[in-house]
Amino acid sequence: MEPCANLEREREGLITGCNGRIIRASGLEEMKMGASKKVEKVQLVLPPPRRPDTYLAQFSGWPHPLVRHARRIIFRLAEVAVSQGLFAAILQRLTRLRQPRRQDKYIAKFARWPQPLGILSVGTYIKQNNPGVEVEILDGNNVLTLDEVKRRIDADLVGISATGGGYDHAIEVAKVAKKRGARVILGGAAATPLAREILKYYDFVDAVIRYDGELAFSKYVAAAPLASIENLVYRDGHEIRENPIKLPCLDKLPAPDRDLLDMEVYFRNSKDPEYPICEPFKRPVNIYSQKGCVWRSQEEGGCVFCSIPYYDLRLREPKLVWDEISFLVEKYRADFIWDPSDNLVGDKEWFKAFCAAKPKGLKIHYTNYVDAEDIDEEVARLLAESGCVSVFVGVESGDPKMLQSMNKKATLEDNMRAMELLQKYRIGVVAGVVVGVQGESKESLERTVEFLKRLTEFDNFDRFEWGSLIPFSGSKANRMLREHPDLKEKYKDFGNEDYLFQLACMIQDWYRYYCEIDYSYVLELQDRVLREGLVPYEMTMFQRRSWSGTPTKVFRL
Ligand code: B12
Ligand code: SF4
Repeated sequence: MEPCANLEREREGLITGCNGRIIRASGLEEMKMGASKKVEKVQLVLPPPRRPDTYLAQFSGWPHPLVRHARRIIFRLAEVAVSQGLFAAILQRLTRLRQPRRQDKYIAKFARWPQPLGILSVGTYIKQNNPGVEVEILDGNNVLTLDEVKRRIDADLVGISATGGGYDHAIEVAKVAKKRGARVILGGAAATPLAREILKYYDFVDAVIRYDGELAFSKYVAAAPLASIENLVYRDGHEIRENPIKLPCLDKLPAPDRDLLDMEVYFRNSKDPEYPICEPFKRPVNIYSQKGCVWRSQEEGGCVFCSIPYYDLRLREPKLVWDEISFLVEKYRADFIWDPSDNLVGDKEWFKAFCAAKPKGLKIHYTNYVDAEDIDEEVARLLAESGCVSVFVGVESGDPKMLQSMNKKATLEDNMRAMELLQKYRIGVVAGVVVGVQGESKESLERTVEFLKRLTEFDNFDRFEWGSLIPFSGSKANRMLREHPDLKEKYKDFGNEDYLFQLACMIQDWYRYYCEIDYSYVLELQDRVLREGLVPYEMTMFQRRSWSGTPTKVFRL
């Protein structure tokens, strides 16, 4: 694998990997003592996500031209809101008033079945390594509403997962937790790149843990000196300290302990009639077999929209992955696995070993992500033989120039070849599409629509997931905006309480500065695509990629 030389990681002052290799660590001499109060109970929370377009969705029943104007006005207001606190407060109140009803509907449609592996893995580690500490998981994504989560906050230490969509809810929960006397830690995909901002803007957050949280959270619970806790970002007087990053070897972590959840709720959710999941499977479970992406680790690599918080590839021992799957089959009668690792077949040697290690007689089907350039005849065959029935392929665009500008490794030819091979082996394909990359124009979008129509001619084509680029924190797109000379000032406070509005404005600015069309054109095109029936159900305008391991058709069993 290529050595990591990413600009952003370089800035962060990183990093030790599995082998403990230190590339560069931010200087820290002091060894501050950790909080000494004994922790008896820990709650780990995944708040529900939110959409910056929640208020836009209210217009969906209006006549089309009016919707367009309403959207424009709302976005204009959102922009004003970013620069004027008063508007922000009014708009936020308005959106909050409308939130609960839509939120529930939205989550039900979106994805109510995957177990929250991030907080589950952290919770499992605490359970094993901090004896006597009670661990409770509050899953606001799948099980509880935001209000229920807030009502149930009651622990010495509350850890909250913040993603790009759940960021402001995470902040809301943090505030409640602090009011109830808890110490509060944030972690997860959005907390990782926004750690400093979180500590700067929210004094009720005590610390942030970047990247993998298991070891660091456990040490925090055990009151280790703060300066000794890897990945921790914390306040030291008026300073914000960032400890060096250390990424654990995945094989040394325990498999997520599903006893911390009520698994039957997840199985029940997977049968939501509004969102048919994985038919004919009844008991889907998600696991992960690797973290990271080789492409993103390379100096010139990484897709411009990608906000996944991992770089160098870390692979789990195939036998351990199959042990976990076998256990899930035995204990929970799992019949379907979703592995959300970024590209299951990216390391071919590992993938071959993974297939070879599958226990004889184990009956299980699975679905996963793949990159098209890695699909060859052997890989397609092995996928089929090992039980894969469906893959998500990020085809992203039908215009070769757009693929280049988004820095996608796969080409149009790779995508077509992958489709053909996957068809041969009867593996269903959900095709991911990201529109609105640098240089996107009406013509390039038409080319994409034409390309997608060609994909629908393959009989193993399931559907595509259409997403307009959202410059989530952690992505190159987000950095390009925040560092742009015209926009630096506007987004200097990104991450503060106007986060959602700033994100909405960033979407607009991204189009203004980097595309040849504006965002409303994309929304109109999305509506057209929807009307033409190329997507099977209403998806979020925020990010129309609600895949979650859910093929709607299974082509081979
Ligand atoms: C599975 C998945 C989901 C599932 C389950 C969600 C979940 N959080 O468990 C579903 C489908 C529900 C989902 C939904 C969404 N997701 Co999602 N999801 C993923 C995916 C593919 C894998 C995550 C995973 O299970 N990894 C395995 C576990 C073990 O690792 P982990 O989640 O990274 O957790 C580790 C660390 O992050 C950290 N950590 C996480 N939480 C916490 C909390 C504390 C207190 C601590 C200390 C540490 C910590 O420690 C964990 C253990 O090592 C990632 C992509 C990726 N490869 O990471 C996107 C990803 C996390 N999702 C993303 C997004 C945007 C969303 C949505 C906002 C989409 C939407 N339009 O609504 C929602 C938000 C959900 C929410 N409630 O906030 C983005 C986040 C981008 C960003 N920079 O914030 C990612 C990175 C994908 C992307 N587009 O780039 N998602
Ligand atoms: S989108 Fe996928 S292939 Fe592109 S950098 Fe992210 S993880 Fe890697």
